[in-house]
Amino acid sequence: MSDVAVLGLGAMGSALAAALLDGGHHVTVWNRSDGRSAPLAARGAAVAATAAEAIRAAPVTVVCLIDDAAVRETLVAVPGHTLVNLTNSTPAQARDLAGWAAGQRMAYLDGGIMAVPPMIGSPAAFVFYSGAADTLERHRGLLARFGTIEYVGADPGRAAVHDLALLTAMYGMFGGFLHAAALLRAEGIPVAGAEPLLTRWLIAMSGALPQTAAAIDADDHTTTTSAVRMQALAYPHLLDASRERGLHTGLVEPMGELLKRAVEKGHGDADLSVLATLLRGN
Ligand code: FVH
Repeated sequence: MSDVAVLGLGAMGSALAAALLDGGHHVTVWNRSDGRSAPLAARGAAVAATAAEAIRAAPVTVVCLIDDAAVRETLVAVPGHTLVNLTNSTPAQARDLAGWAAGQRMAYLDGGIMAVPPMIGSPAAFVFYSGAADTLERHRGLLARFGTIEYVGADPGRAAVHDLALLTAMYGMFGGFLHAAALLRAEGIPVAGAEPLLTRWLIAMSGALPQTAAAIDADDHTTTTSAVRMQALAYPHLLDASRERGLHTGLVEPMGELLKRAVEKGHGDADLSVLATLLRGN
């Protein structure tokens, strides 16, 4: 028997399996297609011919496939076994899979990896987990190999919600950065030269997030500094400057629309945090 099986040896699954081997664990690996297991086999991993064989080779299986459909195609029921699914999925998919596992008398943890493959096993990596706390405790030693464990509750969908919320914020940042880069380039300014200033500004603005979070939770959007009305007037300038240079504005238009709607709805004197209420449809 191995300590743990890993299903999926893509960029992330391979990094997870390598971290387990680094930790001295006995690991069985499986991948749908050939050719991915050789580096791990060279380091001592056992290679299973089928997913079922891998699952039966260990008490716990870490699953990291491309999506939920691949997971559903791959998994087989092994009563008494524990599944740790680190495949990106929606909360509904996670809850559904947890229900299937319970029906097969299998323990289930859902996870959301907040790291890219080279970060796995480093102090910068963290992973959200949700599901039964005692299941997590039983496998804490193994799972800590990947990064800091962030347990977010018994509801199996909670890890996916946290994962997707953080990815939403990340894509917002990259979307803004990419448009800023296009604008700089269109004006003949090298992006790399301006990047330290962009980074400095983003770090400074991220300092407002605790206050913004508190304002959203309390539904109190009072401000004495940067009112929505002022921002709604300034925002079109970045759209106009982009259009003058022939740039697509699809990445940045929605925020302008939301600012405009906030003013129309009488929130001109409010803090930017009020936009969250418009997203709720209030
Ligand atoms: N890589 C990253 O930066 C992110 C970081 C955060 C977490 N994500 C999620 O991790 C899941 C796996 O991502 P990945 O980076 O390992 O993705 P790939 O390198 O493309 O490998 C995909 C593996 O999935 C296998 N696979 C695909 N379809 C099927 C299927 N129908 N049945 C069985 N396995 C399947 C694929 O096998 P193969 O193509 O080599 O045969 C790879 O093992 C993902 O949810 C990210 O969102 C990564």
